[in-house]
Amino acid sequence: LEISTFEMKEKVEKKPGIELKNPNIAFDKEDILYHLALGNKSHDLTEMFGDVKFVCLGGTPHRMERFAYYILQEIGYKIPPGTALQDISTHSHRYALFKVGPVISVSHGMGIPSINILLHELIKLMFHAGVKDPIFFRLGTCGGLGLEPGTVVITTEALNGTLEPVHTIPILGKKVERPALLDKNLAEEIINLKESSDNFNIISGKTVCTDDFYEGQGRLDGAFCHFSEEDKYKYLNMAKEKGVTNIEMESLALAAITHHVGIKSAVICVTLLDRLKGDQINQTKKTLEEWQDRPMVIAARYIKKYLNEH
Ligand code: R2B
Ligand code: URA
Repeated sequence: LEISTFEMKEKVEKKPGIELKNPNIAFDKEDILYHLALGNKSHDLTEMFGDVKFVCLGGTPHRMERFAYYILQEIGYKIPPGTALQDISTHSHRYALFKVGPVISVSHGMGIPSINILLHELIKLMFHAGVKDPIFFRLGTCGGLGLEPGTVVITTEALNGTLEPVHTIPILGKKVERPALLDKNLAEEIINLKESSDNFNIISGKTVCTDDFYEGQGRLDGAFCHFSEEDKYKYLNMAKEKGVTNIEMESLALAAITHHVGIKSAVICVTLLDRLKGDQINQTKKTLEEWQDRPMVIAARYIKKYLNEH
């Protein structure tokens, strides 16, 4: 792997919480988390976020607000009657971030660039708040390969569009490659949370992560398409044979970045359609909403179990 030189400099800052691999960021120096509308001088980040253990990321502000209220109820947390949870990042107009006790619920937008920026700022937030060993979850949606729509998939390995477990980013004019590795034990623990009364399947498999929803995922229904239906199925079937179960747009960055900084993470996604049967998502809004609750139910189970045991 080609690693740029400044990445090889040793880490300098230490605190009981996570370490940053960046000598330019220090507690006593102003650091503005611009896209979260937070800063280490303008806010007491330790006071606000020092008790965080779980950072749950999902695509939309609406879904992550729903998750915040759901987890509130699940972990028996209370807010004063008549009050509402606040979007702490509301002034950024970029992401929506809620906090319920030890849980952050935050929207990441669509695609790697959006989650990438957010991850830098969330990791710095963990650093400034002195949080030790946080666990990051992506609760998302995806397209399945040969799976009953509504299936929950736990990612074992994130692959790029050429089916390699590598996240490539151009930095200072050079391509830097980072392994997109997820915590295997965490993925297994999550799979084991399946209950016989669940009305959906939970499986694990490799996840392809693309920079595009249409051509990038081999869809025939974009504004343009320069490959045949046969080409599409050749690619999807080849991916399936290599153990790919689903396709989405953020797992590669989450896996690579959290691995790079030594944070445990997992990707829990629900399939909205079977890509071996079509490209369009044609379920009702109600069904889609119900399905999107499934990764949240699984994450809440993990969080509750963890909090009971610690
Ligand atoms: C899943 O759904 C979004 C595209 O519709 C994208 O953010 C993803 O990973
Ligand atoms: N999200 C994706 O990225 N792809 C799908 O097919 C469905 C949801």
